[in-house]
Amino acid sequence: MQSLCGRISNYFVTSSARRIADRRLLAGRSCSTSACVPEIAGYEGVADHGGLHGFSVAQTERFWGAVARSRLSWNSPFHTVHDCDLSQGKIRWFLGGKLNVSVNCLDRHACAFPNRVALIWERDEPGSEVKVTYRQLLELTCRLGNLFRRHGVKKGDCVTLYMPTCPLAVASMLACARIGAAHNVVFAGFSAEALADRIRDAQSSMVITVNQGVRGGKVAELKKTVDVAVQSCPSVKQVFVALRTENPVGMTSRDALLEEELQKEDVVCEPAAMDSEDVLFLLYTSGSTGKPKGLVHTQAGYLLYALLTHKYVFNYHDGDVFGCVADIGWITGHTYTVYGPLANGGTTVLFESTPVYPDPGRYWEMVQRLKINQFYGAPTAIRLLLKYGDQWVQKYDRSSLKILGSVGEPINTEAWEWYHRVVGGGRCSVVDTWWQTETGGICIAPRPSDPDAVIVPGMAMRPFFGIKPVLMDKEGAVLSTNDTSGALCIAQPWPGMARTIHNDHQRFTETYCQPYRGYFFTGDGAYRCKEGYYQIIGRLDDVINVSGHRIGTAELEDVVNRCRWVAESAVIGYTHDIKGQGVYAFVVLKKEVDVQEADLVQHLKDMVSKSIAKYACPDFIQFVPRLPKTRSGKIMRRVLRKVVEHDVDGLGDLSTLEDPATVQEVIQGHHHLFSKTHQQ
Ligand code: 7RM
Repeated sequence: MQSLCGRISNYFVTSSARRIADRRLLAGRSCSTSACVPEIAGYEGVADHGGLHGFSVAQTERFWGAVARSRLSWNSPFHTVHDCDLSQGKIRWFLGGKLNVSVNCLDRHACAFPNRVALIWERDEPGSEVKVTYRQLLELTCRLGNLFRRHGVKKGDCVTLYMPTCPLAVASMLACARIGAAHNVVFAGFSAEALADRIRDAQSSMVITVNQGVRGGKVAELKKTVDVAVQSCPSVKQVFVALRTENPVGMTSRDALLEEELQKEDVVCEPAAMDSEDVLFLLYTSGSTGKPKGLVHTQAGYLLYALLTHKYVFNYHDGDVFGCVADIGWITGHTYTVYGPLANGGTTVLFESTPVYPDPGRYWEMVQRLKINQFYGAPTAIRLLLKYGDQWVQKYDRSSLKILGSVGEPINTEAWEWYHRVVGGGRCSVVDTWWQTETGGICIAPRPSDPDAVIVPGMAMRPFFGIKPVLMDKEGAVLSTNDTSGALCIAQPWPGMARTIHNDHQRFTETYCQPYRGYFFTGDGAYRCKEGYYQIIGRLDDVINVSGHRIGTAELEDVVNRCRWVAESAVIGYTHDIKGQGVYAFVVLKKEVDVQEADLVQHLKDMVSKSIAKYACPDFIQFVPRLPKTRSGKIMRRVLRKVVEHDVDGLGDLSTLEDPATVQEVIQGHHHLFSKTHQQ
């Protein structure tokens, strides 16, 4: 290990020397809260959150420049803090700077405290956790980096991962970063078709997977899914298979066993010096068309934003155990399971299981066993667990908990209160964090800098440093008063934001930069209360949020319309007790259909599972003779939504409808479907 430290000292010494120098410069400056940002403490008016935040948005260059210099380790310093033009979709941070993300997440910590635990892999089987120290994670990452390189992966290539949340997945992400390749993690719940779409779009030559996944006691055939997917992906030359279970799996000449190959590799791997704006990863997410978008995040800005938000939103301190239970297949897993905690030299939990396996006490038994200090989860899981009762929580010692985070969808007051009162025993702050795949990290959260600030239940509240939220009215004018709601935009670029959509920059600018020219449009609606705090209302576009997972209605309609018996369809989201939203499909059949309705319903659900994922399956499929449309032929989803929400009085203006009789047809069909479902 000594030699390893020797070889990385170039990276480490320069940055630590700079840090010490920074501290010396800052000595004597007081800081009113324990979590303030020392780099800028002492400047006029930056004693409290308002001051810090005001400084960060008014003096963007000074703020981000100081923070980037002191918190990241650079191979060569940047000469320009930012060069952005939101109206053109041009976003560049820390120009001229060179660094390596894996060095920032591993080497500097492995050198300072090699035996500190970096990862705690909470495997599906409770009580069988595996700890990985910084030294071990660095070694594993280096072996992987060498292996990828030996198989021809070069700077600028993209490696697709189709794996459960586990140390090998994290190390593979970091190995890509080490050699300058981009990673493309595909959630292991996606179908072969969805996986193939993403591999093809990313043009990956290599896929990493496991023989079988294990989640909630059930086995998932991940390698077999990859086999099917790569049949339609000519770019793939190599598939590496790690063994998660002992069951054998069919191998072809294209495949190799990952662990076996790793034994041959050296534990030292020269990190590539990357430009700040080189691609770090692609991550696909649903939008309002049928085609998912491969959002592109780059190196320095993303990492810095992950690091800083993780530190301040969760008040993370050295020695804390951070438990984000999101899967690494989603952005939350990227930013708050992997990059944020590791950049901070933290200990992060990799949760492989489900909230109810083997019973609804799983989270809290884990909190007790691993002594988790910050727990970060989704409202859908909280709502589910709340229904099982308090005893599943109270059975376990949760005294280690300090902060409880919520992400992915609005958290209703009942769930918030339960999280706070029962899970946190009234002692822990609940932070409702709003952000998106596009934003890279948390943008609005209750306590971005002040651990003592007041928190209003169910509100994301305060913008993070560098974030300037604005609300827009329908005409695209900025709403400047409080106690008002509108389309949520962000007025100026920040380092963590996505840079483009892979292979489709025009779609990027059209989706995010054109709707409100010069502003970043989030697609969400929000309310700003009298006191100026933000509350997120939900999507304004045709995106449904099922258990915190985005799915576009157009994507679902594309699949349903592929069925030979379907003439057309309209898919909408409806309020679901536990999932937040569920999927409801209205389907118009062709004239000659010789199948039973029940069989057709099953067939359509199977099609969605096969083409997208199980979570996207419609809960209800209602066959209708025709859809309510405007005279210009647009489906009036608003009408469908009102019918499903049983708000017939709120149908609103129906004057643009081509034929008002369609509404009655839909209402009747809906009642019929409902009474049938309730009889079952
Ligand atoms: C992190 C993540 C993003 C969409 C976003 C919102 C919704 C996320 C909250 C929320 C209300 C929250 N990324 N959303 N967090 N809505 N309150 N705290 O979820 O790209 O998968 O989804 O999720 O609609 O636009 S995501």
